[in-house]
Amino acid sequence: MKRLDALRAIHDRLDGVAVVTIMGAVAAELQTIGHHDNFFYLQHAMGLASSVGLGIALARPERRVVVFDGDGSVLMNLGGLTTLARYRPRNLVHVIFDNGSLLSVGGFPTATSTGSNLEGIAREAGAPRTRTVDELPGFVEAFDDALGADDLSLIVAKVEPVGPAGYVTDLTLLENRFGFARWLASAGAGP
Ligand SMILES: Cc1ncc(C[n+]2csc(CCOP(=O)(O)OP(=O)(O)O)c2C)c(N)n1
Repeated sequence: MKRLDALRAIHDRLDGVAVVTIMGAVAAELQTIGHHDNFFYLQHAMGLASSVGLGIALARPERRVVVFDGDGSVLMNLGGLTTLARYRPRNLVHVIFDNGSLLSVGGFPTATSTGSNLEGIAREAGAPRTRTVDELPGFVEAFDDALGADDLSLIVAKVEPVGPAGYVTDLTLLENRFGFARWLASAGAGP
């Protein structure tokens, strides 16, 4: 499965959802498919996208929150998984695109390429709903199931280590930061 295809397949489900992504390939792919003000692309701070998502989910319990993470990022802050499980926001879906690689900085292999199991780590951290999927229909089904569930959900999506040729977009960090904050502030109860 290619991450771009996975994102394309569920892009229309993100309407009204607070979306937080890591930087690099996944951010560029989501913007290519179509940027909206409810998407925030966290720059630099690897491993903290789920922490930003957790804060939003706790502050805005009426709103769904989706985090698009990467295996390399999660591996840099495994404690984030224990914090998520501890606070267990019922409105948060944590998707980890696991390509076994630090793709955005040259493709160095991560520990998931040598057997570390992020779903297993999250489950043992106390995450209530965890899935690993490796093909597109399974991903879409797992994503819809998670979005419709009233509990913290984690999906590890095994994807190929491929991405766009470049990661630079014309959306600046500050523009995105203020646009997202304005959307959050103005958005009432939603999905
Ligand atoms: C704390 C920190 N260290 C290093 C970087 C540089 N960096 C940016 S993206 C990236 C790789 C991210 O890997 P992964 O989460 O697996 O996502 P992928 O690029 O494979 O989509 C790295 C190392 C960073 N942004 N922040």
